Amino acid sequence: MERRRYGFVVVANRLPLDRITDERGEQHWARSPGGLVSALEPIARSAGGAWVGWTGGPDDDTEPFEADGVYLRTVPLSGEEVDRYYEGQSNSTIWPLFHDAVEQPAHRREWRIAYETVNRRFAEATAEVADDGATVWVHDYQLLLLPKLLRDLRPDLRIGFFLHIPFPPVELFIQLPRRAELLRGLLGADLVGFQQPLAAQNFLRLTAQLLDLRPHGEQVEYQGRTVTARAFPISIDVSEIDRLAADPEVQAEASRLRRELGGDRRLLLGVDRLDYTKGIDQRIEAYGELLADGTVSNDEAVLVQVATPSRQRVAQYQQLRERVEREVGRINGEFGDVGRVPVQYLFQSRSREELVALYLAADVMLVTPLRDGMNLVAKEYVAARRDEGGALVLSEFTGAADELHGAFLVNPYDVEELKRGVSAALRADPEELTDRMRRMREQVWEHDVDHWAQEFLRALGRHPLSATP
Ligand code: GDG
Repeated sequence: MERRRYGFVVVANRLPLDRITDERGEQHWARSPGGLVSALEPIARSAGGAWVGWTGGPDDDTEPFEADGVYLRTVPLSGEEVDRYYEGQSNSTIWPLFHDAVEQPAHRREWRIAYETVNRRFAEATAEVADDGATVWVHDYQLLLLPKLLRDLRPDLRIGFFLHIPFPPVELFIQLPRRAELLRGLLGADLVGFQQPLAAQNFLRLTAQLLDLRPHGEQVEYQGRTVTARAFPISIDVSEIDRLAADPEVQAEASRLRRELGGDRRLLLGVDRLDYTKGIDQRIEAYGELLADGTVSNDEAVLVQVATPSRQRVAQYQQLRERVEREVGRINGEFGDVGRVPVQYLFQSRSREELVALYLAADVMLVTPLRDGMNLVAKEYVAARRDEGGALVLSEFTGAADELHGAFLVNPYDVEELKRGVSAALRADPEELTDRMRRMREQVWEHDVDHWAQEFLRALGRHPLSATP
């Protein structure tokens, strides 16, 4: 059979679509939530390329198909592989370890083996759809071994890798069993992109420590090739958010939300996947203390927390959910009134329109991760505020803190500081807030997701092809 091959291929754990069952029980595909897809789907579409990824369902044998001008090359995973490669090695070993080990990473031999098997399957699928000399852009921590496995199969390709999450300091990385193998995996790429300069430095330092290489500046020579490691801070589709924020229906929804939540109450907002890296429990605890010490009252303010369900089969996520729900219940029981509670907690996914309506309605946006590669929610909030109103409380441990200098920066581990940040944002005068928001809006408008992708692809394009087919 004659197969089509593509000059531009995105490789990511997940395809950019989710299978949705509607009210009539019919199945169809819809764009998935999450940072990676919000950023990348428009780019793959405009390039008319291919996307290699998993559908998200175990034992799903959906054939490859085309959607919106992108060829979707499905990679099947068995139920056991989902447990071991995805929930195990990716989300219970690498994810916590790369986020400062804020939860204890677990190490299991069978997870590591499944991770390698699945990375190899992705590499084979990619090798099959990539045209001679094609550009392949690999994404994220589920596929750290893939660049090397792919280069072994197809030395003619130009391979870029982007890590969406932080890259840990040397002391943490070296805890990983077979750590040198993971490093060699990444060194199969020509260009390795990170969210922050410090992450790129951590990576280069490791190549010296574990493989005796000699990095110079942003580059390191490896097996006769040059590998570049550099920061490319990701951003959002600013005009998409701006369009939604200008939509009269979205604006009407924002006004309705404010009315429903209680007329003149100040609205504080959190929007996150329910993940232990996002500092949701720290934020709610700080809010509880502000109520307890009388800095804010239930009549004066309300906190809305949208916590999107995520990785629900992983034990640490179930425990987090229990912690958060217990704390919300405690605060509402202690400080609430009939028909008026201080914390409105939604363990639900919301539409883009509803999210933007919430951004428009919120006086203070709380983004308080313990560690976060970038954090797109912070940038979306800024992009939505065409009125130059609102305030952003932002953890200094996010990539976004490098860029959004108009935010109220906080250390989320320090509950006193968190409380000070929230109350400063609530009490700041409108002129100061406008000035801060204006600065952040300029930054976000100048560096949107297209800018990010073009910068990465331009840098990748400058790399010479290492072999001719
Ligand atoms: C990873 C890195 C990095 C959230 N809830 C709903 C919903 N969302 C959307 C947000 C935003 C995205 O999901 C979340 O992006 P974040 O950047 O905040 O966080 P992660 O999912 O952890 O993303 C992160 C990112 O990759 C990109 O590189 O910034 O550091 O951890 O776009 O709006 N969207 C909808 N309903 C929801 O309920 N529709």
